[in-house]
Amino acid sequence: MKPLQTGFPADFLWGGAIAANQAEGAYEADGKGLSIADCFPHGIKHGADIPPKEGTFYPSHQAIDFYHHYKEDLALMQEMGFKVFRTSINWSRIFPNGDDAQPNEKGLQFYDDLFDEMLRRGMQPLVTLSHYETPLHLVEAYGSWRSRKLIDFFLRYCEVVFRRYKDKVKYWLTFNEINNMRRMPGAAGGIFFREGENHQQAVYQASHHMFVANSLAIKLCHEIIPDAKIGCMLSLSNTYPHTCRPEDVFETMELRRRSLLFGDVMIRGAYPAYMTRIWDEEKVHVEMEPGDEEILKQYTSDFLGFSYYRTSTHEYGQPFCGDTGGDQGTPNPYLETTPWGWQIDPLGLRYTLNELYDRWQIPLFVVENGLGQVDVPDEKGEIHDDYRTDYLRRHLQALKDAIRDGVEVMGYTYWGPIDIVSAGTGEMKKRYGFVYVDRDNEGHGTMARRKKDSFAYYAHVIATNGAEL
Ligand code: BGP
Repeated sequence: MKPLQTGFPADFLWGGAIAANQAEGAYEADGKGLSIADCFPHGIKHGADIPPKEGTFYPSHQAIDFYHHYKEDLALMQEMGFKVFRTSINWSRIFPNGDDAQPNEKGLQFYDDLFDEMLRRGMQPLVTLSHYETPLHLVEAYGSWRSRKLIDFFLRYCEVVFRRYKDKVKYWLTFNEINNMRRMPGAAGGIFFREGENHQQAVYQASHHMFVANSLAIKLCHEIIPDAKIGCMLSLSNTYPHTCRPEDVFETMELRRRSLLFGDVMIRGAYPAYMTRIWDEEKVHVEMEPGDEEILKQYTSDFLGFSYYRTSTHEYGQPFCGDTGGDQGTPNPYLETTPWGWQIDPLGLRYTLNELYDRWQIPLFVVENGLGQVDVPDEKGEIHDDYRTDYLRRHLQALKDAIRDGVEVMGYTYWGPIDIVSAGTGEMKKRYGFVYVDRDNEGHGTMARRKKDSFAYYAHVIATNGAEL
């Protein structure tokens, strides 16, 4: 029997998470090419300009200029005692067009310097290989992941960065929230639907290529960095049936399966039995090559990284849709709601951790959890974000309870430990950080960084390894 785990493991990886495109800015610096993340003027929820338009403001182009501020920002993260820092390598810094024969040395050097700074400050890098940052040229020239050619382009990129950073990076994630291929395929995989195209056919064919790429990246990673751990990453905020009506209950299971199937393939190593019926109903025929299913079976993820923000409820007949926070249907009358309509449900995190561990029995890593709120400095410039401290305390208590339930959790990286650009809406106004950045939705501000009250709270949690929440 597993012994009772009453607290956080001694080696628990406390930290925070960002994404290159939401923080770095410098969108054309040092040879970087355009990525699809550079094409959203108002975030993923509101269409992309392919290619970006002259004279339009794109939040990712400058973001919070982490590219030039990372030493100052990592010093603040070190002050909180971070053991791990999650960010992504922006693929188009390394291969500006995605299909280049040779990598961009200046892009490689930036991440060398960044990872050195993290290690110097006691943080393990946790690196996402593709965080909604598919090179734009791959979208325009190949239709992105519709084409099987992207497997080789992605593996060329993986091999270069695995070899370059093998002594610095021991924790990797492949595709950020790959199950968002269903909700937001443009951001998740560069799939922008064509006139008359069967959307589900495009989504599942592209996802199949990504599954094969995921497995072959795992193979490469284990060969090049034997002591590394490489995981898959899903958006898994949860959804409850809106009522006990059997139709609500059954269709909520169907909705949840549209996300869990991605984990089934990448963790169990095979498409789940219910996939055949879904593809039959949606007139999908996925082209596979001989050997594909053996590759999926042989190379599966070492751990599951996932995002959890909120829960929602589903009523029979509602469309299967959502946003960067997860599936979204009918509001839950028992939960409070943020200005962006996200409902706060700490017990839902405990529920989700148990659901996922029951299904897959592999180590879990909460790589995104956080509260996006409107933070207003007072007359002294201080930010009293007690609501964020409360959100964090309640979710960490739920996480601690799940560990006591027997769930194996590797770490927790709070999403947006410093204010960054919202993926869904492109706003700076939706602030997550323990550190405030003086920059508004229109790009005005000094970029000055300032601690919020919640900064000291999280630092204390880490200092006590979660003993005092
Ligand atoms: C997830 C993304 C992150 C982050 C988060 C919060 O989908 O992995 O990039 O953005 O959502 O969403 P938002 O930024 O829209 O508040």
